[in-house]
Amino acid sequence: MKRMPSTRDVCNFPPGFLWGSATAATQVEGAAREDGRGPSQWDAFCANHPERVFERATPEVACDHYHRWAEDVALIAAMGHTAYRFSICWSRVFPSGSPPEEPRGLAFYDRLVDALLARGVEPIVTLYHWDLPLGLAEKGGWESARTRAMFAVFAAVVARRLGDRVRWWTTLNEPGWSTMNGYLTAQHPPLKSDPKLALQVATNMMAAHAMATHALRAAATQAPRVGIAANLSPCRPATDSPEDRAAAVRADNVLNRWLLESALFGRFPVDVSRCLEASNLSPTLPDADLAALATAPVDWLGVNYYYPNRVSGDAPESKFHIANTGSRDEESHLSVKGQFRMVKSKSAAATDWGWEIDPAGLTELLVRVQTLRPGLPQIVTENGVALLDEPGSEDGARVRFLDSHLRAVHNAIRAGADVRGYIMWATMDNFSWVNGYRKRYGFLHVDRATLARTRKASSHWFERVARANALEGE
Ligand code: BGP
Repeated sequence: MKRMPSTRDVCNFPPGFLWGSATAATQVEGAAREDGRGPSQWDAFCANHPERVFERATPEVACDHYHRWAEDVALIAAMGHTAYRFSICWSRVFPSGSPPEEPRGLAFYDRLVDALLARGVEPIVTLYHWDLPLGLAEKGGWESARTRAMFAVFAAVVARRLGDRVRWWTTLNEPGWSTMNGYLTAQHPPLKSDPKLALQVATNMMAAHAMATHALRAAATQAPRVGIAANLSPCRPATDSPEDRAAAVRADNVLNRWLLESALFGRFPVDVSRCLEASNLSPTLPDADLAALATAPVDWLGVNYYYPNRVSGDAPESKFHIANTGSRDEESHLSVKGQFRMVKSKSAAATDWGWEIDPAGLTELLVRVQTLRPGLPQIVTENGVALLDEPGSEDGARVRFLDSHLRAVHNAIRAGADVRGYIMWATMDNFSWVNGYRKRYGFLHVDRATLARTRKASSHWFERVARANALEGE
């Protein structure tokens, strides 16, 4: 009888598999007012609502990557990375969000791309990682058609400059998570809470994604592979009750399927549309936007995975909170009245911020995408664990997290998913949005006083895996 592969077997990854890590402009660059950069909605949010961010942190200095990029690229290469995912700060390129262009903005990314390629590191570029220019945010942001038109202009300008060297593009990072928190939970800018508007904005963002996809395909000279980085979480019923099972379906429809299926197929899922209509939550889009989306199915999918959802149908009230202190007593709340409520497992392992650790969820998602669009290339564009680590921490928890999630990726590949790479979040400890700087995800420890980078033990472990293109057995 054929032996089933054990989880402790050697796992060889396909030739050319990309090994890397990721950052986002707001979270690492700093230099918030330098070289003509304009303000973003996150700069304004942190300045105007400091009490909403852990320890009143701001992204003003972040990791000073804008000045330390050469050192960072050297470290990225030293860590054995063959890929690095980063985002372009829109308000560096267009300080107000719209032309005219600030030439020093793109010059920075031009240098960065050259430096990465010179060291054999493949750039994976994200056009939008939540840092909407304030000039656009103040005029309706993603609620407005003008923002999506400007996003396409921005995409074209970036593609003309970098598209002779960059092959892997993602238009948007996690439109689901940013819209949910900007328009439903009111934890991120623009601090609104309106389920119908949240769905409309998510839908608008998919139109923007489509327009940017066309702009990238037209302007980049090296056949671009255009994708989107989707935050996906399996939605599992908290119990076997019919109420919880129905709530899990409702949560999956809006948190996963609405955006995922529109990205994969260029149209919104009809059955979900019907459910939204029945609840009077239906978003609308002009025909031209629907037509743009119909011809823009992604060339590949970026999967950002952190944790699965456990869904209860017992949701008597709407209640929202992101636990941002790292203290285990603090609870997150995501409950939408009458729809679904996320609950925590008492027994499952979780981070200090309450995010459940479940590697099997990653296999499940990658296989799900493969089933929906067989043969579609996928890259895990984010996956990682936040810890309270200090320099010299033994870092075993991060190694165990990475080992188990890489085995989960390998399981998906064995099941037929075409996974082309694994990008760990994050290259370095960084500005973790409302969590400030305490929530540390990096391969590189960043000292907040000196900004000195120190390699954590997990980065050495990952380097060995990347260079071997394989996980060792036991
Ligand atoms: C994703 C974002 C990243 C990153 C990560 C961890 O949603 O794309 O930018 O921050 O999650 O989340 P957090 O920093 O909120 O813990």
